[in-house]
Formats: sequence, C-alpha cells, structure tokens
Amino acid sequence: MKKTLFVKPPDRFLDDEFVYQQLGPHYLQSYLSSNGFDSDLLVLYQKTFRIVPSMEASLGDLYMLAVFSGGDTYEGKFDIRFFEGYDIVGFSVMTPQAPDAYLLNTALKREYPHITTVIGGSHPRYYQAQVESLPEANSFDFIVPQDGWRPMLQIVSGEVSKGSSARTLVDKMSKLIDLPPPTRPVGLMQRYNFTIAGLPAFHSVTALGCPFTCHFCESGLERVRHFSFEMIEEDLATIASVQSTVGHKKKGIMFFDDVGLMSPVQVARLATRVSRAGFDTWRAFTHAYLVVKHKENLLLPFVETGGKRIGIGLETGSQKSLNLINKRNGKYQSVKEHYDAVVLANEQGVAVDAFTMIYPWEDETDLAETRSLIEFIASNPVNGFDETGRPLRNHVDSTIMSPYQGTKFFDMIEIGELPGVKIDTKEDPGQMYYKGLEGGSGWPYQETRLPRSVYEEEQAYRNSLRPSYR
Ligand code: B12
Ligand code: SF4
Repeated sequence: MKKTLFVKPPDRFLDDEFVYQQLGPHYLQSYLSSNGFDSDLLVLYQKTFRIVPSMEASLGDLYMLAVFSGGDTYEGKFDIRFFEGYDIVGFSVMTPQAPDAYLLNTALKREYPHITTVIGGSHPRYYQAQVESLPEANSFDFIVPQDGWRPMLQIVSGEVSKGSSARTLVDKMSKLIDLPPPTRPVGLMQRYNFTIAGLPAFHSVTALGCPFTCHFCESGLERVRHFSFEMIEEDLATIASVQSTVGHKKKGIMFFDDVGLMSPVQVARLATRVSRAGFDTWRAFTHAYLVVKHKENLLLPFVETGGKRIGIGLETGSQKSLNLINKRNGKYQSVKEHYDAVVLANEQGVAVDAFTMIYPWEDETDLAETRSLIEFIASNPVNGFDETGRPLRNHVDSTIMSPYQGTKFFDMIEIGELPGVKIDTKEDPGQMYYKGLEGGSGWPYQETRLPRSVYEEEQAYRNSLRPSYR
C-alpha cells in the first residue's frame, strides 16, 4: 500500500497556530480510511510567529507535529528526511499558506522525486490558474481545485498516476451524503485551545457553501451542500468523546459554517443535536436581518440549550459600504438592523462576536460611521454571565478587506469599478489575509482612498475596544 501523508502548511501570520483544526485533510483521511487506505497527518508551525513576507521564507524555522494513523505523534524541528518514506504527499492549502506549500513542494521534488505531490483546498480552488502555471520545478503533480474525496482516492488507489506535467482533477459531488465525519485525533486535538463563554470548545461545519453573496467573499458563489444529519451527529459524538478524553469537564461546540442560525425551526433542530451530544454551550453564525426578522424566536432554542455567543458579520456602519457589499442577494439591508440585532441578542443573554471590516474605498465619514457602530457594540450590556460567572461581553473584530480572486470585489477592482482602489494582482499570496498577528491584516493594495496608515490606526483603535475575555 502506498504511504500517504497530508500536510497542513503553517499559518505564520496568525498569533497562535493552535486555535482551530484545519478540517479539510481530516475529512479526506476518514474517507480514505473507510475505503481501506491509512494516512498520516503533518502540521507545520512556527514557534515564534511573524508575517510571511514572501516566497523567501525558510522552512528551516518550522516545527513539525506528526499524527500517525495509529494515533501516535511525533514532534520536532522541521527535517526534510521525515518525508523520505512517503509515496504521496497531499497539501491542504488556504491562500496565505501558499508560499510555504510552494516552498516545501519544490524541496520535495528536488530531494525525493519518487513522491507524488498533490495540492487541494481553497487556494487551488480560487487561484487555480496561478497554481497551474507554476514553473516545472515548483509544480504539483496533481491539482485538486474542488472536492478532494474522490480525486484523493483515485490517487491513493493508483487509479491515476503522475505524468510529466501537472494534472488537474476536478470533482464536485452534488450531495454530501455517505461521507464519514472528519478524523479528530486526540494527539492533535489536545493542542487546540479555544473557548466559548469560558468553556473549552472544538469546531465543526454542517454544510459547505453559502446562500448569500457578499462581494468580498468567494463562498457567496458556492451552492449550499449539507452534510447528512447522521454524519453530523456522529461527528458531534466524537468531538464530545475527545473532549472527555483530553479532560474537558464541560464542553463547547462551535459551528463554523455559513448556515448556522437561519430560522427558528432549523435552530431548534440543531439545538436538539447539540444538547443530545452533551455540549454545555455552543456558538454559531447568523445574520442581523434574521435576528431582527424572527426576534426572540430565532435564538430561543439556542439559549435554552446553553448558547451564549453568536457570530454576525456586521461588516460596517457605513450605509454606502453596506450597499456595495450586497449582503442580501440584492435586497436592501440597513445599518440600523445591525444595531437592532445586537440589542435583541444582548437582551436575550447572548453576546455578539461582531465581524467588521475596513474597505479600501472608505473615506473619513465611512470610518466614523463604523467606529460609532463598534463603540456601541463594545459598550452595550449583555444580559447574562458566562460559565465562569463573568458578565458576558460583546466582542469586536476589525479587519481590512482582502479581495481574494474569485470575489466580486476582486473583479470590480480589476476593471476599475471601485475608483481609487488598485491591487497588486501578482501580490505574494502570503499577504492575503484578513486577520493575523496582533489583529493586523495583510496589505495587497497599490492604491486606496485613504493612506494605509489611516486605515491601520483605525483598525488598531477598533480592536482596542475588545474585551479581555470572551
Ligand atoms: C472553518 C474555517 C476557518 C477556521 C478553520 C480553518 C480551516 N481551514 O478549517 C479558521 C477560523 C481557523 C479559519 C481561518 C482562516 N480562514 Co477560513 N474558513 C473556514 C470555512 C468556513 C470552513 C473550512 C472547512 O472546514 N471546510 C470544510 C472542508 C471539507 O472543506 P475544504 O477545507 O475546502 O476541503 C475540501 C477541498 O478543498 C479539498 N481539500 C482540502 N484539502 C485538501 C488536500 C488535498 C491533498 C486534496 C486532494 C484536497 C483537499 O477536499 C476537501 C473536501 O472536498 C471556509 C469556508 C468553507 N466553507 O470551506 C473558510 C475559508 C477556507 N477561510 C478562508 C480564509 C480567508 C481564512 C483566513 C485566511 C482568514 C484570516 N485570518 O485572514 C484564515 C486562514 C488561517 C488558516 N489556515 O486556518 C477562505 C479561504 C480563501 C482562500 N482563497 O484560501 C474561506 C474559503 C472562506 C472565504 N470564503 O473567504 N477558517
Ligand atoms: S461572508 Fe457573506 S457570502 Fe461569505 S460566507 Fe458569510 S454570508 Fe456567505
């Protein structure tokens, strides 16, 4: 049997590598395993974090955490010899991880030409042309821009083998049924450190894609595909059991998908599953207009099953920017609903994690309007306490919009539809991130409405309003 390794490249730009599991390879591992193929996983990380400046980053300053299929782990300094015994190395890559993935792939091709290398994840999905045009010395043997389950099985089972040039394998399942839940290896899970309302928590997703169309986001173009209820229940049971194994006496679960709390009926269904699996608290995303539309009915089942925090993309306090974002598929959304949603949730004892952005076309008025919104959110009292007895507090997050390829804003900027904004389309992908070191963002712009320093000062002020716990 061929030896297969999945690699999660480092997130050098993040404050902390071990906050959430990167789930993509874990879904593939369990799928391969259910088809009779074992695989190992390697998490690369940097101990002291710094922003990746360019492709000149060095692999020598990385550490490796390997989790073998039997459950054993190995940790040590990066050593290329670790890869020698593998036949297939599959990289799971998000755009800001691309420089390290490219570097490691080049090193593997040079040192161990017997290895078949594969790249999958959201980077090849949205930057497919860039990945396909990598020079021969850096190119991957297989590029998997969409679903990875069946292409990876084809590669591992030998149904397809590498040729002299890169080959792209495209597959998109119409339904996500008959798939096993992702692997949750204890040796890795115990490293993650994330809390919801004072309780340790892990995360999952119930669906891929999104029914909305925000112009800064690629997911807006992806049809919603739900995982089966059986699979989600199995996953929740596994997560709860891993939490018990690693000593979490009380447990939290975070749903990271974009169809979190959508309607009272759907919230009630999810709430039943959460409480049946034994979680004490949970967190999920919703939308301001849904909170306003359904009032207390939306969050009631959430609150009754221990829910204490919700995430909402409140994006901006500027009506001009909100109109441009197109948050509701062409329907009008008002900034007032952002304020109202926070009040409604807080009255029900639910704290809001508010995600906001600075946009490169914004002038002083736009900045001031969002500043007012954020000051309001940060100071509005929440009618409840967390699991450790502390008053719940709203949280604010301020990022600078990074227009990834595949977003409407990227296209609009390219054709000059956003006056005063230019991006460097050849920008190092390592600069493409919203939120990183000390709450800062990458800077892919050549030209913006106001100077970079103004936006960054504003961002720092907004982030200074965050509470010390959440
Ligand atoms: C949960 C989540 C997070 C979590 C967990 C990280 C994770 N990757 O799991 C956190 C909060 C940490 C996070 C952080 C970031 N995220 Co995020 N995240 C998501 C989200 C909502 C779900 C990810 C997920 O679990 N998907 C489920 C799995 C099954 O999908 P998948 O990973 O794509 O894997 C499938 C295929 O891509 C493929 N595949 C994946 N790996 C491999 C490997 C091989 C070898 C093969 C063959 C195939 C393959 O097979 C899988 C099954 O089909 C996605 C949106 C989405 N719906 O995917 C955004 C998303 C991936 N995130 C995004 C971004 C921008 C970020 C950040 C850069 C934000 C920031 N801080 O600036 C950081 C990056 C840090 C990092 N590396 O984690 C973008 C990525 C865009 C891009 N061009 O890469 C997405 C697409 C959201 C968006 N629309 O903007 N994220
Ligand atoms: S940002 Fe908008 S389009 Fe993207 S996942 Fe969230 S709601 Fe959907």
